[in-house]
Amino acid sequence: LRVRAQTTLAILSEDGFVSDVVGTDGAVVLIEENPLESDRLSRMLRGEQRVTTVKSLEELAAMLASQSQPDLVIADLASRRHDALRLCSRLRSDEATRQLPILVIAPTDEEKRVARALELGVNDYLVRPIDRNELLARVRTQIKRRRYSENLRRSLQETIELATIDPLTGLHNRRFLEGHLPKAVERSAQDGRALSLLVVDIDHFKHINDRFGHDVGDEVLREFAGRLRESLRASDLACRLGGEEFVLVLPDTDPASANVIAERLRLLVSTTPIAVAGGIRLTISAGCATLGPYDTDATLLKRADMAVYSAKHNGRNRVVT
Ligand code: GH3
Ligand code: MG
Ligand code: MG
Ligand code: MG
Repeated sequence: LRVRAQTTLAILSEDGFVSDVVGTDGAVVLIEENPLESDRLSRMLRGEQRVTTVKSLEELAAMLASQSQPDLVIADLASRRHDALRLCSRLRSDEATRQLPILVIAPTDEEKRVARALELGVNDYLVRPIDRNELLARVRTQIKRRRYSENLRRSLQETIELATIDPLTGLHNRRFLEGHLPKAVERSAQDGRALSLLVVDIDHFKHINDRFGHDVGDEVLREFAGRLRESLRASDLACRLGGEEFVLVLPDTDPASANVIAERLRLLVSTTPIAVAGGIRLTISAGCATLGPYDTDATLLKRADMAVYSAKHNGRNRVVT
């Protein structure tokens, strides 16, 4: 019993779902213009996979554009109406379908075309006459691999997200900014467009923690992050650098506009209390810097930082440009 349980667990952890164990219930698209042939193949797969039949490359393209991707494409190398080799190279050259598994069905004595198909990135092939068990086994294998790599891709994406998002506020974190800012600087410099940076630091935040407790402090940071998010355009980026310090990256924003945005934020925060613990009034100090011809991401950030420092030094609750 223990051996069986372990085996099941191993299979589960590989694929994630019980139904994946044998690679069944996949969405299979069959490109076959001959109705007798497509009927025969569909019947072989039915009960194990969900089969959709299309008659041409165009029909497949329309389907790929309008629906979620299938798990597998099966194409007939012998078809006269569509060129399966052209189909393969087209699917492989498009970023969206590069990973889509393809299985081709080859007539006997077509080794050259099979070799060409494999070169183009086809995942597997079957030679006529088709044996049902072999077909089912090869299809299942492709679907299993597809799900495995999809799960891998998904968990990789989750990992990246976890590493670049601040869990308290949901804003991007310093690590994300470090990847984003050099690219934003390069893009703006290349296109000759303005780029401004705003560093915002909450004034005397330590007092809020001291007076209301750390949990309330956390809630204030969350609410403040929400206000930042609401005041931004879609192209802007808000990051939490750490503690009670934030950065806004503002493309197409000259010094005067950056100043207006910072002043608006400063006024909003100082006049509308944050709705935590019966209302907490905050003030912020902000520093603006705009990309100059000799700036790098580091010097830009440094100047905005120095501006905040100067805002603190000159009495807080102010914007320095
Ligand atoms: P200043 O006006 O000079 O910026 O004063 P300040 O008190 O805001 O700045 P200081 O750097 O002296 O202290 C920042 C405080 O922020 C200290 C730290 O305990 C608090 N803090 C940092 N991260 C968090 C957090 O995630 N949650 C809470 N509740 N407090 C935090
Ligand atoms: Mg400080
Ligand atoms: Mg502070
Ligand atoms: Mg600080």
